[in-house]
Amino acid sequence: MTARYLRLATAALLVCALTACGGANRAPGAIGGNFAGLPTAGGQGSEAGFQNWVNSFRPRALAAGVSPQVFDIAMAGAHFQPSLVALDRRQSEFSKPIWEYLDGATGGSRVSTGREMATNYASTLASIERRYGVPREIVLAVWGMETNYGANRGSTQIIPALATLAYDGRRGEFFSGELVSALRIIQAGDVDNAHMVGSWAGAMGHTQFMPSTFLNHAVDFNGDGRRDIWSNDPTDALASTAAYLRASGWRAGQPWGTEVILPQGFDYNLVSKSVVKPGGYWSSLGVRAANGAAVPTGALLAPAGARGPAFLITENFRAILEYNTSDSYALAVSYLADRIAGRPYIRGSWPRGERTLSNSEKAEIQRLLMARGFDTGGADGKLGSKSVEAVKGYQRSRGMVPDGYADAALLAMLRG
Ligand SMILES: [Ca+2]
Repeated sequence: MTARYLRLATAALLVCALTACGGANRAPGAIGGNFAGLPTAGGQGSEAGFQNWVNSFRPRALAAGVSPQVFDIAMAGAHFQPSLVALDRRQSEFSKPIWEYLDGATGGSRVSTGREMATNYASTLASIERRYGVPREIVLAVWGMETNYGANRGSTQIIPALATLAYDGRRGEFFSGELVSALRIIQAGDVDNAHMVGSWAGAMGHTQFMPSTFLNHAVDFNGDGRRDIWSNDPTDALASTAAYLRASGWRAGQPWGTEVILPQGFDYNLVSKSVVKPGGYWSSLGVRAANGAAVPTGALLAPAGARGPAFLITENFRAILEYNTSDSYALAVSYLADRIAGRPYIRGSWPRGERTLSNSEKAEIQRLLMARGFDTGGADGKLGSKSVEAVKGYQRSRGMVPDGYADAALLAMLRG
């Protein structure tokens, strides 16, 4: 789900559990202007408060281009939904290790169904590939990850859901912007209010587009005059996914990246998304592709540190990250695509025996690092790029391999 602050289909739960479900990848609320300042519920919502919010929101939606008729009809049946607020506030304490997440996301029926779909929609996928330059297996993998090939598209009414989340206020401005976008989609005639359904946090259709992403990137590929990502026919949704990836920087004819083997004693200071180098540079340092092919231009990624596999990621991997900002998600899409296309899975071994840290332990690591002068940018229990850099800084200061990986041993060392 693009621009997903969160989402919830089966696959989504996995993603949320693993990583930064909370980190939106797109600028939130980009459409429709500034909605800050409305009287939100702040966690104490009620139906009466919700209706007041709808009334105060109306002039702002109209100012953003929504017609009074569309607004009034769409909002007539909207009610406060406390269950969605509860979902929005739910935080899981434990995350699945990346290797378990990847094995689940790229294994079993995900691959076989993906291959079936590749056959069923061969001509559509070929047309999409010609038009946008995004390989069919990548489009299929996003579809598989997002909704298990359309099986879990969600049946939540989008307008009441977005209105509830906008009113609740925790991320009110973001959801207010998405609500305006959703109303504009109805106004454009792509779908009516009753059929605008999806996941509880607003992601819609086969590949879980947020409304603002839909407005910016959805296409009418079958030529029936509507951009329809909701119907059983996935044509428009799959083409829209390819269009979005292309707009996010996908380059035709290039791989997402490749698994690489780093030489003994490799300088982990170079393993960073910000260190982008030509393939020849990496080769000169002894980096080689696990499949023996040439190393492409890109950056190195080692999600489990020096004791796990390493990957060379290209611009195309970053395009997938626009879809969902989590490295684990992007790796899952990449490897599901590879497996659908018959290419091998990850060969390197993960530190599977190790337990992974809880979110409160990660937050403790962040606090302990900050106490030692390494800036993690906060202690939210999510180890993003700033925290990884802080871990690296600490590791360097202790003469350790600076791979940025936070595990139980690192926590013990910080506590000591
Ligand atoms: Ca269409």
